[in-house]
Amino acid sequence: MQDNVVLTILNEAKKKGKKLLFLLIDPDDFDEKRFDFSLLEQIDALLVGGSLISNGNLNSCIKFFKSNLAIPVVIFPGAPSHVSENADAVLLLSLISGRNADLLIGNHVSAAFALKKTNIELIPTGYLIVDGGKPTTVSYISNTQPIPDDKPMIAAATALAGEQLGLKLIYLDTGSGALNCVSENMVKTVEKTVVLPLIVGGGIRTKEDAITIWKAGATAIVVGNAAEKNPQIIEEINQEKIKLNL
Ligand code: 1GP
Repeated sequence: MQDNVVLTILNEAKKKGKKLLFLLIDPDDFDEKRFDFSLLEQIDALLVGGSLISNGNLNSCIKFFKSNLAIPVVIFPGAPSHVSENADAVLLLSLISGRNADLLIGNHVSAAFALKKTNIELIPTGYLIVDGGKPTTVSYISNTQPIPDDKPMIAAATALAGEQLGLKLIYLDTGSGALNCVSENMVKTVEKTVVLPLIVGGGIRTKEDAITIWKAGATAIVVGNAAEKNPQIIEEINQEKIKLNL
């Protein structure tokens, strides 16, 4: 895939007010024999990864999807080793809501030359973890404090600082399996503050959650856990998106 293809998709969608649906696959839980391929027709991109991958399946999982998919396959990394030349792009996450130097820059230094050897698109992403009602793997593993869910201005100031530093994308996340998704108010406040496209994920379980977050200003939403438990939810969300012409 050429440079900036995925970022261009996001920027164009933002410009036109179109909404994107991303599915997150956790390589630890992925079983190609049980996977429902009809899901892939309903989404705009596939994210593969997570903050803790224990079985080393990231590359084989990405290869599998690339041979079956026309839409972009994007790495959602949790560690410097989460690099695969078989993906189309990687979200180069800098965890700007936290003050863990490794996740702000240290891991990027470790991965820099390995990334340079690949041809994949790098998307510098300001990653913000927001309190979603319970500790999640990402909040535990990152050893950072999530932004309180009732403090939208902290999220907005953080996202703005990321934009001013030259990051290209903002990802607001309550973490996989969170009880709550990012609040409508927080998404609206961040969207009004930055010009960058906004990805929002964590705890999105219903089509109502999805529509609320899209309408609040997210360019793309990410659904992971809910689709693992009930793959039908992806079609429901997509149908609602089509119905509302989003
Ligand atoms: C997590 O945003 C993603 O980083 C998706 O979260 O698994 O809760 O949908 P869920």
